[in-house]
Amino acid sequence: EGAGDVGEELNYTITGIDAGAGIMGAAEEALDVYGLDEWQVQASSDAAMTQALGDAYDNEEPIIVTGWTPHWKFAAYDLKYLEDPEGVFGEAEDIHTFVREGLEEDMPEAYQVLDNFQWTEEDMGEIMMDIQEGTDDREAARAWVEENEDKVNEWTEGVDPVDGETIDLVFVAWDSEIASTNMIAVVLEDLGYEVNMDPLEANFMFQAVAEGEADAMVAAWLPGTHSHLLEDYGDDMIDLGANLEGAAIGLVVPEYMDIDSIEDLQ
Ligand code: PBE
Repeated sequence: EGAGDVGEELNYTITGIDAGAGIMGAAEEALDVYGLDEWQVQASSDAAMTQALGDAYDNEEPIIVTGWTPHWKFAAYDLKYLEDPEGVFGEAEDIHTFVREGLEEDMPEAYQVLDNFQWTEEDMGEIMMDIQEGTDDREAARAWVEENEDKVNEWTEGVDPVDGETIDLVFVAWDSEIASTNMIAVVLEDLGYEVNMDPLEANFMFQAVAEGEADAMVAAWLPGTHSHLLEDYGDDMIDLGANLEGAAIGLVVPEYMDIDSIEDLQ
């Protein structure tokens, strides 16, 4: 099957996610850089994208999605990233934790845990897969915390429990961030915090932490995906460094498709 056919079969449409995601801007840029004038990136949501991917996969139909790692879809289906010789989607990314200014003084215990928090793609993948298989978000996070006591103890060692203080976490409803935010919420709850979790669009997530309306987020993809948001808000918040290394974004297709590179869409 040639690339021309793929374009026609797909109505020259890449299945995207929420318009505020960094990967949507990168996908638009890819259309530009690779001269894919006929193509468009359709905005939807992570949930709608994975639904469309699953439906196409079950019928061995072509589909191109905006995809990222860590994500459960790579465990559920045989997928590949399209090669990106122009490097539009960047190299490996890290996911950073950011907190509001003053959190260290106001909530030193939470600050310490958030500063210590670091895990792997496999760790996050376990929670994501569990949720994908039908477990409630918070229960999946709790199960992981209980099964990974050693790791969690490294983050909380020497940190004093607190008595019901409220901490506000913000996130975006991407599967990866649903997993990480629920997990850290469980850890903070176990320490004695009352945790609020607010799902927002990406730019409002950054803005909330920068303006001190929220206390923390664990969902900043750097140096590429959220660089535009870091530029706008980075000066007004505290970067606690990477909580996960080796993330990635790109255009993703099922293995059974005959294309291997974004250039094949020209
Ligand atoms: N993502 C998941 C986000 C960051 C985390 C790749 C969909 C984005 O594109 O902004």
